[in-house]
Amino acid sequence: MARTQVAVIGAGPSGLLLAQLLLRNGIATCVLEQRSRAHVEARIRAGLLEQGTVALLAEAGVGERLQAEGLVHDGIELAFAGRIHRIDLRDLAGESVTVYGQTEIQKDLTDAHLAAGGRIVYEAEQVALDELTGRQPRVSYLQGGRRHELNCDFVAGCDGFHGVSRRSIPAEQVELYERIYPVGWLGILADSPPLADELIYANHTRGFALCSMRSRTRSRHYIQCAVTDSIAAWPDARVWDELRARLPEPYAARLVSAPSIEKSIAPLRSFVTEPMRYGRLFLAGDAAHIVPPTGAKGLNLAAADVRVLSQALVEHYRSGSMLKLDQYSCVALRRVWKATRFSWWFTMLTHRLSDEALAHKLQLAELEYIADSRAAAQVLAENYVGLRFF
Ligand code: FAS
Ligand code: PHB
Repeated sequence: MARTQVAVIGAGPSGLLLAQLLLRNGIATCVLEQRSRAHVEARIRAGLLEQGTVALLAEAGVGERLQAEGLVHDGIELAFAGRIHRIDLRDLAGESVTVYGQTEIQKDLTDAHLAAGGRIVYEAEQVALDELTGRQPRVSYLQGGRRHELNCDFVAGCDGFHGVSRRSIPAEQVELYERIYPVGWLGILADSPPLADELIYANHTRGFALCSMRSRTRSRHYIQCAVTDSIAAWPDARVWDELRARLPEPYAARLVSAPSIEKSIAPLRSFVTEPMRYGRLFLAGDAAHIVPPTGAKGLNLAAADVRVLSQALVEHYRSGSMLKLDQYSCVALRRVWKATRFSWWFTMLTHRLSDEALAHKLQLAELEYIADSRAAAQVLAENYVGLRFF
């Protein structure tokens, strides 16, 4: 029977960042990932990092390329009612944000972890978690047609919304909070030059649009679509036309269409699991919570969970204390709920979620207030750059 100290389920950003931080503190881990490395690294997801996430990635030893290639932004732009208003993040909240694709983070963490002697088992199927309330949890999985078993001290459930970890907790032991929004996001990645130096969030009567980027030559744009939409109904030309229709000048005229490198539709939901722990299983990242991507919080919340959990595990292995592990769920959830609120608020402010004329007028009134009031703009800015860790 193989053994490790911390079994990590999932080799996404949460699992790899946790495993890497633990390895750098002398704690043995084994990461079990159900998909192939190529599949995991091909996923196009988040793109915007809070400074706390940038700092944690540097602590994990993967800050070099991020520093060299990441795009530091001091502001974002709000487009509404034909006007454009810049939110000066650095002036209002004292911090900037960094654009660097989750795909790149995934590659950097995988390379660094393997180079440091980390153990990642890809294509580990049918992972099962047992003895979670005992002192020696057991993880088993199928690989190469054979079942393998792994004893450990703790299990980190970093396997995302559809993973096995949260589902291994008895239903009566958790409280699930969920809201599903009636819209989705259609994302397109293309070698089309970014429209502006910073991100543009557009509230339009036709629906929300977001103009983001991955480099100075590659853009990542999103348009709100029907949650029932299929990507087959959105040929590239239609995506570019709809995006152009939702942008004010000069951006509409500046938009250069290009063949999509990737195009996908993601649903929008708010989801929180309480507590984020069961016995010696600790949930982190999307396994515990999902936010609508409007506020760019998904990946950053995952990093915040990992920061707290890795410190708690290091403390345990250094002193034997369980105190910080016992506090993990409560500490993590304080940040999770604030980010869940902000993501909900920013989604309701920018998306067309009903045909009710009053709803749109109220959105415009709040956007005007943010444009006219430093206090209102500061609330947006300090949540967007990421709340301080307390
Ligand atoms: P992940 O889902 O990334 O990783 C979980 C890993 O566990 C996966 O590799 C999966 O294969 C593996 N796994 C699952 N079940 C398993 C099992 N039973 N056994 C073993 N392994 C298992 N966030 C933003 O901030 N901005 C965005 O624009 C944005 N866009 C997104 C688009 C999509 C389609 C999705 C799904 C999410 C998006 N997110 C975005 C959120 C996203 O970035 C997540 O916050 C981030 O991936 C969280 O990382 P993890 O917690 O590691 O979960
Ligand atoms: C992205 O670049 O993928 C991105 C940026 C900001 C968001 C959501 C997604 O709010």
